[in-house]
Amino acid sequence: MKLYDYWRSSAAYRVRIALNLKGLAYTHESVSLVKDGGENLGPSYRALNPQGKVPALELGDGTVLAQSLAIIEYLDETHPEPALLPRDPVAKAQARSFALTIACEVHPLNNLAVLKHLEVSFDVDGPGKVAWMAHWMAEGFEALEEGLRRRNWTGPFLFGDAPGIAEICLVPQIYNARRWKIDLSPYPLLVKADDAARGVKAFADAEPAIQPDAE
Ligand SMILES: N[C@@H](CCC(=O)N[C@@H](CS)C(=O)NCC(=O)O)C(=O)O
Repeated sequence: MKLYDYWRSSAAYRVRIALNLKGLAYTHESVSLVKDGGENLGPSYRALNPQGKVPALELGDGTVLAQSLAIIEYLDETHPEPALLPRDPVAKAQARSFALTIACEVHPLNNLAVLKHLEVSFDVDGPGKVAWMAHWMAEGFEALEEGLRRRNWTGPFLFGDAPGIAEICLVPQIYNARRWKIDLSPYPLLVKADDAARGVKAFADAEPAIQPDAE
């Protein structure tokens, strides 16, 4: 398998974690989101993924999958152990809900394409873009923190005795928050969950700073 990846992409970071948790070997091709206005937007990458976003995963037969959660679900179905979702249907829905709060409500609003559009079409400057990101991260993080408080969560992992889809989405988003110096002090439980997951080798090996294309 070949992962089309960019070290700082939080969606690609999710897939690196999932591949590592499953113990799957893969090759890596960097698609810079910044070089030449974004290699992801050029014709050769768009030939693979018309949406022009990373990650994409090329399977052995040449099939290309896009969208991190679809890729992760594919990996979980084809390599069921260790499971990335709880078996119990209620816990499974709760873990998905946690992951989707990040993947559908927070991350898309922090995406490079959205930030560029804010700048080009609405004249939003650098600090304005950071304030925009901080707003949407705070909305999501507050809801997730409150959810953990309500179920008296103590850890170390969010759902069950091993990290799964919830941590796969949380850790890259917390990385992103730290990158933009978002105050995480109101979210001690999320920080605790992030710390616990990053202590697991599969997560540590997926960290942006140690990827081959890290600048
Ligand atoms: N929902 C997609 C999001 C993918 C995405 O937004 N990737 C970002 C990097 S984290 C990207 O390629 N951005 C490039 C751009 O916006 O031009 C997924 O989960 O894979």
